[in-house]
Amino acid sequence: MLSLSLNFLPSASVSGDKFMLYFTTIFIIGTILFVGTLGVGIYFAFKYKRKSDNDETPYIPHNYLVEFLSVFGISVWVAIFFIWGWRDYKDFISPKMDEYEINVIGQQWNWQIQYANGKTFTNELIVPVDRHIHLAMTSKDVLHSFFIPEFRVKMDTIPGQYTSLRFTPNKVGTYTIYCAEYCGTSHSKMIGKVYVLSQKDFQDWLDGVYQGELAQETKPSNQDSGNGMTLVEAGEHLYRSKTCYTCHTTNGDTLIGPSFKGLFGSEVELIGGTKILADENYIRESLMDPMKKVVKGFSPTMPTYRGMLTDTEINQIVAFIKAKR
Ligand code: HEC
Ligand SMILES: [Cu+2]
Repeated sequence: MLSLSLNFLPSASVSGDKFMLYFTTIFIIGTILFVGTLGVGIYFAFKYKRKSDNDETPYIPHNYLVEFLSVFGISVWVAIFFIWGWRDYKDFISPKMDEYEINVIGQQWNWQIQYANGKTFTNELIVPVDRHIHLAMTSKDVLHSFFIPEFRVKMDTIPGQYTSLRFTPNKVGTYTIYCAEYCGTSHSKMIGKVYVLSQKDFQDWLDGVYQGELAQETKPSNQDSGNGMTLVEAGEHLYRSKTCYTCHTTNGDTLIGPSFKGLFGSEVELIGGTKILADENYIRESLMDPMKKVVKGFSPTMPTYRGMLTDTEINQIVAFIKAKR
């Protein structure tokens, strides 16, 4: 009965299950403590009620044992839940081996979902069951927040910056995406669907031969900006058309700028000696604010691409540089 009422919204991901175990445990212990404390209080109120007008309150000194046990007990209980919560949280947010990566762009008022094969969907996220999913997310305009209640995950999308959301769906089915950050007039309509398919169905879907129930429902949006190219291919195209190639190679040779070979995920040493991990946000910043973090041994001659690349194009360039890892 209790577990039923606590699980009115069934969880459909590994983190969701862990979160529900955590929440239910705290809820049950909290309920026991609440009823217990209140019960003792009510019982004492009757037991020690003044019997007559000259009934004097007894003098009760403090009790070291009770004080010690209550302070110690509470500290232990807080520490246990802190460590438990911290470990689960760290596990939820940390990168996993062979996670499947999908790009998300929030905009007023829908979600653009981009796959490595270049296909873009509006408000439709299709993922395989039992695989680690990594959403590399950003926003075109204002703050949005990508929220899937059934997975118990939520993360802001921020203009000019990447944020990550990670989860492992563990039940095939259809779930809902909400925007959880008020973002303008049609905020409440910024709703999408997550379709969790079996791994085989998902592969069929990627290959374009999927015939299941969802075949009718999900269709590539006409905003498909990849022109049939994968993200990496589109990124390579930009590498040429935006003339990155005049200063950067992909084979390890140094021209005016450092090579992209092995860049992604490596530690880059900057002028001044600080080291920084070359992740999605670093590459985005290198394009928008090239002067901000200058690589050691190079002069700050890279032009800014602010306003010259869309979020989709930045995703494509990041995918391209990632592929040269
Ligand atoms: C005029 C030459 C020039 C062009 C064109 C240019 N860059 Fe650069 N880029 C540089 C130089 C020089 C650096 C190193 C100094 C710095 O960090 O600003 C650099 C640094 C970078 C870095 C950081 C590299 C590292 O090893 O940490 C990235 C990423 C990058 N550029 C991407 C691009 C992309 C993508 C394009 C095309 C859209 C591009 N650049 C176009 C000259 C250029
Ligand atoms: Cu929104």
